[in-house]
Amino acid sequence: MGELVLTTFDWVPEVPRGYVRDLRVRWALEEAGLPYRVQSVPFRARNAEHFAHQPFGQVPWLTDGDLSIFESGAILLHLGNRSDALMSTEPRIRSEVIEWLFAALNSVEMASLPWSILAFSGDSGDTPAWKSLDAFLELRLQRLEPVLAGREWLAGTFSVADIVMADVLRLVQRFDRLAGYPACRDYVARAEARPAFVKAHADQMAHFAAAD
Ligand SMILES: N[C@@H](CCC(=O)N[C@@H](CS)C(=O)NCC(=O)O)C(=O)O
Repeated sequence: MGELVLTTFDWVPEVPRGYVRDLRVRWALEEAGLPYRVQSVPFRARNAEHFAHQPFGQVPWLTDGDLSIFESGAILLHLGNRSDALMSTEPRIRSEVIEWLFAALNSVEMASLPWSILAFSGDSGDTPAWKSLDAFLELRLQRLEPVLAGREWLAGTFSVADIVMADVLRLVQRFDRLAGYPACRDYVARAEARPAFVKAHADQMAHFAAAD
């Protein structure tokens, strides 16, 4: 295993601060107690080396020795393989962690991200786009609510699946969209109260503030 280096932007505008996806990686690394360092790439001028690590010119990516990994979900699975604190080695639980991690990314974030983009654009009223996205999100929350009402974390103990699920729900909780879903809301609050989240969040905020 090599040195772990997390790459994020040097600066972002105020609005995404606290939500940039390097947060998921910082959070996982803090939960696992794995040593790492953070390096920056320019937000405004993305060069060929950036695209070589992240083909969409986005962040984050993680290097582990000579291995370079992009996509926050893939990075978290990689870290899960390095730490039992992030993903159990017991086959049934491990399979549950993986399915919930994909559910968070492919069933919930698929609804929560476009919803939050529309909410930020101010289009949160009477338009067809808003109505259909809000109904799409509503369906996901209705199904997630009884799941989270019955358990503290998605797959037994806390795992990388919870890091991603809590983070994709934070996108809409920012606008109090979980108000009618107490189990979802309490789950996010529980996740955000974890010391590893608190540190990861504070570190991200400080990282971007340092570049102002
Ligand atoms: N699916 C990717 C999404 C990465 C992503 O959206 N990154 C944002 C920051 S949170 C970004 O780099 N935005 C700048 C851009 O898209 O140009 C992941 O989960 O890693």
